[in-house]
Amino acid sequence: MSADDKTDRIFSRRLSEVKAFEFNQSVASVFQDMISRSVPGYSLLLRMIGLYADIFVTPASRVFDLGCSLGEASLLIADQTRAVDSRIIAVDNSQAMIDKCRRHGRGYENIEWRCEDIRQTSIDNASMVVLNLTLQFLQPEERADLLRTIYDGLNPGGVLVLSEKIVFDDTRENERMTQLYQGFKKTMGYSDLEISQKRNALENVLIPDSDRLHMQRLRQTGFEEVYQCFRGFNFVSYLAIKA
Ligand code: GEK
Repeated sequence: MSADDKTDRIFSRRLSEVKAFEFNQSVASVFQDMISRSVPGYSLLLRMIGLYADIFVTPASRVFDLGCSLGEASLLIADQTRAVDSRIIAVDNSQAMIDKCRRHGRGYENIEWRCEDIRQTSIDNASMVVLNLTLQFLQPEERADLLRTIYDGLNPGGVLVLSEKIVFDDTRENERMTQLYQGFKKTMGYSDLEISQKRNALENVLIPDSDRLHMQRLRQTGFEEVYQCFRGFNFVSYLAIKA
């Protein structure tokens, strides 16, 4: 692979051992291609985040992009918000990702790129918090605590954008959505070998919850308005608003 080839071929050759998935240097270098071909509706999800920024971000408040990867959502938020003196805190615990963010995001004075574990991030004066495909990487028992920290740090009227891969309680629906999702990945150019090796690498790393559990947990956290605003096969995005 040449240094400027950004195509994801990480799982294209048969591996003697499939190791647990990590957001390391080789993943960071092809991440844009990987996520665009792996998440149905990824570019639409980003555009929706830009739209929410325009509607919800208030002057002199903060926006948190937790698990920012290459910072695509943060850059869109910075471009789309008209709220003066707002500041974006973009957090990821992968040094390789944050190094790339710092290079791409040069010139965006209102974005702070932080290499930090989101479980350690203190949240305050927030008008918007983004968890775009990140909560699923925390251990299930840690998820409610993070949502509580986010809720407490949001200002009244503030919003959490939560996008996740989900599982279905109904076995038949789960099998059907898995079949459709694998079909989607094949249309995006991934082989059966790539799909199965990646699935093995993500086992116990990306642990999806059900829609029922997400809705219940968001409501129990205290969010007064909870909406599912997007769904593509087994990917959903919620908007949760604090009154
Ligand atoms: C996007 N939001 O393009 N602390 C900080 N970062 C973490 C942690 C943690 N505990 N766990 C995982 N991450 C992005 C896409 S990707 C989704 C998000 C995916 C980070 C991890 O390093 C990775 O960059 C990101 O969360 C998840 O809009 O790859 O499916």
